[in-house]
Amino acid sequence: MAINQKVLEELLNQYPSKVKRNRKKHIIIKDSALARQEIEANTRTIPGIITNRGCAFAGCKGVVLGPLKDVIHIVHGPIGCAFYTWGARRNKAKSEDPTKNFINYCVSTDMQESDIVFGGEKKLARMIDEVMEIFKPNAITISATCPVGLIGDDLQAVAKAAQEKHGIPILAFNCEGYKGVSQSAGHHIANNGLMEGVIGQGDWEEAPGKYPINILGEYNIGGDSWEVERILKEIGYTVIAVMTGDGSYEELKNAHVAELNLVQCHRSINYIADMLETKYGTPWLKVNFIGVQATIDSLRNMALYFGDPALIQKTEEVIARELARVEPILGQYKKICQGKTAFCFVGGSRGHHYQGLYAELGIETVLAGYEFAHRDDYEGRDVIPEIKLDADTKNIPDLHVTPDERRFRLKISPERMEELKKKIPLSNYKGMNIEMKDGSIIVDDLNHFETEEFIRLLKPDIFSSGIKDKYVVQKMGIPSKQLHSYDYSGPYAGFNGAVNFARDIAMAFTSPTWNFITPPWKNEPLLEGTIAEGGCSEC
Ligand code: CFM
Repeated sequence: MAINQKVLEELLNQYPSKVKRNRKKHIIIKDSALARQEIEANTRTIPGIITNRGCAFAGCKGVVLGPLKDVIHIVHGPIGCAFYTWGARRNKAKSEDPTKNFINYCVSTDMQESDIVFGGEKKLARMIDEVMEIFKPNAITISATCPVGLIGDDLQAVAKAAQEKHGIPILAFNCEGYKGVSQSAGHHIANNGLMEGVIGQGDWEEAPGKYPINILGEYNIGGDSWEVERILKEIGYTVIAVMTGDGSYEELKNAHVAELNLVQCHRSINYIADMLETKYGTPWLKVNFIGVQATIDSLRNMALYFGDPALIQKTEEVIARELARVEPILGQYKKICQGKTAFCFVGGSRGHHYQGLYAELGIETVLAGYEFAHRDDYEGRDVIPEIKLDADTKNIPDLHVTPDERRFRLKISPERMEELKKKIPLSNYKGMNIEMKDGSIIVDDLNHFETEEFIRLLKPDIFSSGIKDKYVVQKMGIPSKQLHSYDYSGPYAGFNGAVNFARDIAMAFTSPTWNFITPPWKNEPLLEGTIAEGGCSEC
C-alpha cells in the first residue's frame, strides 16, 4: 500500500500531540509537484524515543579519527566508552610497516571515581608517556568523553605539554558525547582538529605523481576504499590521502598537494572539503562509488575535471572492461531481486548512496532517511544559507580558515570552474531527495516505533539499517542488511562491491529461514466485519 498524508496522519496520531508536531516535520512524502519540500533535521531527539543515533564522541573518535592507523587514539574517560567503540566499526587497515598499525588496539585512561573527583589530567599525562614507551606511534589523539567535560580536565594543556616532551603531534579533541544532538557534531570537531593540526603539516610542495587526488569521507568499511583505490590507480590517479579509511597521519599531513578532493560521505567531512578549497584553492567533487552507474558517473566526472584526453580514454577502457566482467553476474542476481522493495535508512550518506545500487538490481527504495544528516544532505547545499543555527549547532565553532600565503593556488580557472559546475557536482551536493521517486517516504531520525509502523504499512522485501534495529525487523519475517557494518561482508563499493552486494541481497531473499517465521500481520485478518444473523445487513 502506498502511504498518503491521511495514512501518515493516522500513524502520527498515535503520538502525544507535542511529539506528533515534532515528528511531523521530520517526515515527508516525496512530491515533485511541490516547489520545495522542507524537512527538519539535525535537531534533538525527543527523550524517550528510541533512536538509532550515536553521540559526538562516537562521531569524532569512532568515525573520523579512529581509522587513522599509525596513530594511537586515547579515549579519556571511564572504560565503557572505549570498550563499546572498540572494533565495532569495520574500518579495515593494513600497513607495510606492521609496527605502525594500531587499528586493533583500544587505549583508554579508564577513569575511576577518584579521577572524576580529583581530576584526570595527571593520569592522562602518564598514559601518554606509557603509549610512547610501548607503541611509538606517529601521532596521538585524545578524545574526551562526557565526564571529562563535566569535571573540566584541560585536555589541550595536557596535549601541548606532552607534545613538547615527546616531539610528536598530540591532538586533543573536546568531543564529549553531549556536545551535539548526534555523532554529526563529533565529525565537525574532528574535521576542525585535523585541519588545524595535521593537514598541511607535511613538507611536500608538489604531488609525487599524475592526477593527484584525496578521497574524503571514505572509511574503508569492509574494504570499500581498497576497491575504489584499485580502480582509480588503474586509471592512473595518484591517491595522496584517504580520509580516513586505511589512512595515516603520514599521508594526511601532505594532503594539501592534491589537485582535486573527492567527497564520498558529504555529511562527515564536508567541513574539511570546504576548508581545503579556501586554504589551498582545491575544489571538491561529490562522488559516489556505491553502485555500478554511480561509480561510472563518478569516474567520468573526475576525468572531465582533469580534462586530459588520455585520462578520459583510459577511464572509458577501464569502465568497459569492468562492465563486461560484472554485468553478466549482476544480471543473474537481478533475476532474484527484480520487483522487490527496500527501506534504506542509514546514518548520514548511505541512505542516499545505496538507492542506486538497489535500483540496478530491480529493487525500489520506498522509504529512506538518515539518522543524523543535515538538511543539505536531504535538500541539497542550496539550503545551507537558510538553515537556522540552534544552540546545539553553535556549540561547535566553525574554524576560521584563510588562504595559505605560500600554498594557495587555484587549481582551475574561475571560468573553467563555472563551466564545469554546469556539468558535474563540483563543490556542490544536490542531496538525496531530488533522486527519490514521488510517493516514497523520507524520514529523518527514524525511530523504532515508526520503523515497525512503516513496515506494517509498506511491507518491504528488505530492510537496510544497522545493528540496533536489525533483529527486531528480522523477527517480523523481513531480511535485514546492515549498511553500517555490512554484516561482516563487503566491500560493497565499486564494481566488485556491487557484485558482493548483489550476492548478499539475493542470498537474503532466497534463504529458507523466512519460511520459519510468521510476520505479526499474517496472524491478523486482512478484513474485519461481523456476520449479521437472519440475512444481509441491508435487510
Ligand atoms: Fe558517512 Fe560513514 Fe555514513 Fe557516517 Fe556512521 Fe558509517 Fe554511516 Mo555507520 S561516516 S555518515 S557516522 S558514510 S559509521 S562509514 S555507516 S552511520 S551512513
